[in-house]
Amino acid sequence: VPTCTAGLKRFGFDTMMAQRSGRLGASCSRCLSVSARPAPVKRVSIEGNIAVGKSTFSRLLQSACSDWEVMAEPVSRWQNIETPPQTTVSNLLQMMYQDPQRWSYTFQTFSCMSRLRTQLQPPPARLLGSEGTPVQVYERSVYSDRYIFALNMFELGCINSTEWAVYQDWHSLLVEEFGHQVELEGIIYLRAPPQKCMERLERRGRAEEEGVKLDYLDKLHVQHERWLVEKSTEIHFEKLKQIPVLQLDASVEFQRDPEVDLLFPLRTSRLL
Ligand code: UDP
Ligand code: D5M
Ligand code: MG
Repeated sequence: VPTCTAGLKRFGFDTMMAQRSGRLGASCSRCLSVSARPAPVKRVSIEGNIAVGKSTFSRLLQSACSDWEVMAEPVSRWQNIETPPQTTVSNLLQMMYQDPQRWSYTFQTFSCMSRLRTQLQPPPARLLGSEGTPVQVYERSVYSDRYIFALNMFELGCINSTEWAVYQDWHSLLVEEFGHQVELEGIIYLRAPPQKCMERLERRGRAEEEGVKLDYLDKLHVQHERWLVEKSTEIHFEKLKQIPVLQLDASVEFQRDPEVDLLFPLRTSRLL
């Protein structure tokens, strides 16, 4: 059953609750929320463990509403880095999984930069011209790069304390300089037991992830819980602390089972 946390007001869940309790009457929540919005486009990040179903869920969102545009993680860039002068290609994702001590820091520099570059792209004209509430859906964010993966690598000893200090320095600078252009309205946290993510990871069969162990997914799960549920991760950006988080139970089979409507909270709030 989807649950929402306290800050969901700005996400439209105030109207959902009001409708459920009969206090909103026949008012259109979409009109109410649009009139209060200064920005033409809203941005939402889908967060969650590896293979929990973020890409699958994003596709559902995009097909449910023409006003929503998904910006997928640039995984193929990480898998195909051109290395001149030869025309060879290196697979940084594979290198990181094969030798994390050597490549974790390099991976973090590239994943964050390529993610930011992708997310800084302006929304398509189709989205800006739409009548509803245009929403850009990011698959993960520069925040999960830092507060899930890079932090985890540091805690595992794959990024040393010098690298961690350097990383945090440039990451803060990037967020201070560009953060307002990719500012999030809300976070959707797809939550599932690591064992379920392991099953899906194996089903997907991405070659680079062959060696990923349940223990790694356990650790990433704990990082998500600390950041998004317990709120015990030390966060360095004031705005990020205020962003509402919607938790969805992604342990259910939402891809193939038509009975499971993971989009229910968004439909009910009429954001979709
Ligand atoms: N998947 C599934 N049932 C679901 C959701 C996802 O079997 O309800 C499968 C999906 O087809 C894929 C794998 O789980 O093979 C991982 O999903 P996805 O790539 O969407 O996960 P992500 O890594 O983006 O979170
Ligand atoms: O994420 C795609 C793959 O990329 C998966 O193996 C996790 C990995 N990934 C994504 N971001 C990072 C960072 N910042 N560090 C290390 N590894 C990362 P998926 O969950 O499959 O969509
Ligand atoms: Mg994905």
